[in-house]
Amino acid sequence: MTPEEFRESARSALKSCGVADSALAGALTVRTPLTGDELLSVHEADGPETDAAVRAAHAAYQQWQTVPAPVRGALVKRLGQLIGEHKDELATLVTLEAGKIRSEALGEVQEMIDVCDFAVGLSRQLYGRTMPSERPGHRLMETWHPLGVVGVISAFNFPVAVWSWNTAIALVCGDAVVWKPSEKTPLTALACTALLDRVIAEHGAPADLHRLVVGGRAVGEALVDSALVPLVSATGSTRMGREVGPRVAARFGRSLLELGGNNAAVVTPSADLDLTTRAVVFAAAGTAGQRCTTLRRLIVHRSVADELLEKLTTAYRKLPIGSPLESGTLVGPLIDENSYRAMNSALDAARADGGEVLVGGGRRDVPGAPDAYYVEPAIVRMPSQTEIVRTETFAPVLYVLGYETLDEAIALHNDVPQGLSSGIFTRDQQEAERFLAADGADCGIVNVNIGTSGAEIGGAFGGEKETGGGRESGSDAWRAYMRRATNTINASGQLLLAQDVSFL
Ligand code: UN1
Repeated sequence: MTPEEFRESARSALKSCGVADSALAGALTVRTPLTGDELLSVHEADGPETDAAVRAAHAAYQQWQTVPAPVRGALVKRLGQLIGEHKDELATLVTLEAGKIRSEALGEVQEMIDVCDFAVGLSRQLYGRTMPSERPGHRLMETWHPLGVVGVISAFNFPVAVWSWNTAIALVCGDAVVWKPSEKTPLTALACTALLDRVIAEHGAPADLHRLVVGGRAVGEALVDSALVPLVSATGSTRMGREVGPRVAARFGRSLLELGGNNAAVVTPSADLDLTTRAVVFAAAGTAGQRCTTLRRLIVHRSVADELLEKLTTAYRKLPIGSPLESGTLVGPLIDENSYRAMNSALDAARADGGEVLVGGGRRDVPGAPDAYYVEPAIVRMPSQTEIVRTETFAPVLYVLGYETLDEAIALHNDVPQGLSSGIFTRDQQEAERFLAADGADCGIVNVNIGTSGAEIGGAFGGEKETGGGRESGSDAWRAYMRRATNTINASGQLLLAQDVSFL
């Protein structure tokens, strides 16, 4: 495809989602990682514009909070349908902007549909508890109420799914949303916004219930500092979270942080090595290593290390790397030159620590794309878990460490600052249970015989330690988007004080 054909493809996908041509002009240039060429440009917002969007969204929330939750769910149901109807175009935009292969781009859009379904179900299940009161004729219960405007800050690597995790849940919870997408992926954001705007209009909901603000630091800071944003849900680097968390806390706001991962899998002697190989290749090389759940460390029992590494390096050598538009490609480009540099310096650091690059690590020239950064996913055998192994590099580098005892493997596994996702490959139930136990893997996601990436909707998503502690999308993650009121209701006709206190 020529740059003009890319632009045309993006334009027509945007148009079919309802994005007006007038939105495709402005100071922010969007590039496609497929070739590095300019795609389109969009308007870049500043702080005051963000403040205005927050005020408008707050006014919308004040109306929306009184709409019954199942009615709010009906809106999200329609959103899910509309996303389904535009699955192709949305996936095209995800590919053009984030560089995902078709199957993964479609998968990301499917994740949006799934979370909408989940949120619709939730809209009739925002349960509060009732508790027995110690006083006769009294009732004790809790009620969950909408919270306000949720500020959503999302990253380039899941440009639409992470937005939907937050937005579908926030909307059924009665909140409004102001979204700051990654500056690298504003087109997918425009498309999702146009679809949601259409649903909002169809349902007669307040127009400012969802506002998109594309921009850089100033936009993020406005969300982080606004007293009208009780919850900031931010996905990105630990460095970003270190700034966002304390700043939001300083004004007693809440933050929901989804930060870096340094995900590991333990491979025990009883593992099915063919299954393990397939799982590892997807988790480590898929999405060109640019998921927060990407497998970055493999902790292998020494007795099976050579055999497994033989299978893995063979599979890696055959990986089809190239344009995600070519059918059959499994590894697309890195997002930009910075990612490529980060990968190179990680490999240099690993070599300096005594690491041996078993496969990959080079840049791959793709015809017609001299300004793009396609790389060969790398596997590096490390003598020990050095500082670079303990650091998240957002690129396809898999470090391999050996172990003798499961205790040693779990200790290595947990000895990193991050705590997002983990897995064990084993056919031994005792080993699996040990890994899942309190003194096992210390992550928010702990899997057995499945890789670290590709979580499905339904479970709470998020992690511990420097991953930030937030939980999104599944299970009871909705509670973060609501406020809880505890109610004591006295129907006794007398004033009875708790704890038997006598007064007046
Ligand atoms: C992310 O990389 O920010 O579990 C999210 C997964 C996807 C979501 C990843 N469902 O890999």
